[in-house]
Amino acid sequence: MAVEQTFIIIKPEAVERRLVGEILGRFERKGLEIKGLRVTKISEDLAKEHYAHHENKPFFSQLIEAITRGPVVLAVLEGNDSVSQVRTLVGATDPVKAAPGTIRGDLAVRLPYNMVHAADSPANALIEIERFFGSCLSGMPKGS
Ligand code: 3AN
Repeated sequence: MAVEQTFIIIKPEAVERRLVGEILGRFERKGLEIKGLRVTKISEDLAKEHYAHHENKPFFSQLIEAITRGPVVLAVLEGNDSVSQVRTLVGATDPVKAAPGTIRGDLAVRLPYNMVHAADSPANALIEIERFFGSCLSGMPKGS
C-alpha cells in the first residue's frame, strides 16, 4: 500500500446544504489527512478544463452550471491508497445507485448534484491538485 494524495471538490449543493463538515468528517474519521483546504468559486473556464473529457456528453452544460453556481470547498487528502479509498467512500456516480453508507448514497438524490468530485487515479489527482492549488502546495510530499 502506498501513501498517496488525492483531490476532492465538495460541490456547491453540499456547501449550500451546510454539509461540508459532514463530508470532510467522513474522510477524517476514515483516517485520511487533510493536506490542503480552500473555499473558492470555480470559474466557467476552469470548470470546462476540469470536465473537458465530458465535453460531448448531453449533460455537459448542466454539469458546468452545477459546479460554478456557488462556492465549493477544494481539498487534498493523504493516506494509504487514498484515491481508491475516497472513491469508495464517495460512492457510485448516480446517487440513485450509490450504496447506503456512501456520501452520495446517503446525501444525494439526483444527477448532476452528487455532492463530491473525487479524482479517479493517482495521476489525475496530481494534475487536479496542480490545477486547483497550483504552487501553493508545491514542496509538499506528493506521495507515489
Ligand atoms: P464521477 O464523478 O463519479 O467520477 P463522472 O466523471 O462520470 O463521474 O461524471 C462527472 C460528473 O458529471 C458527475 N460527478 C456528475 O455530476 C455528472 N454526471 C455524470 N453522469 C451524468 C448524467 N448522466 N447526467 C447528469 N450529470 C451527470
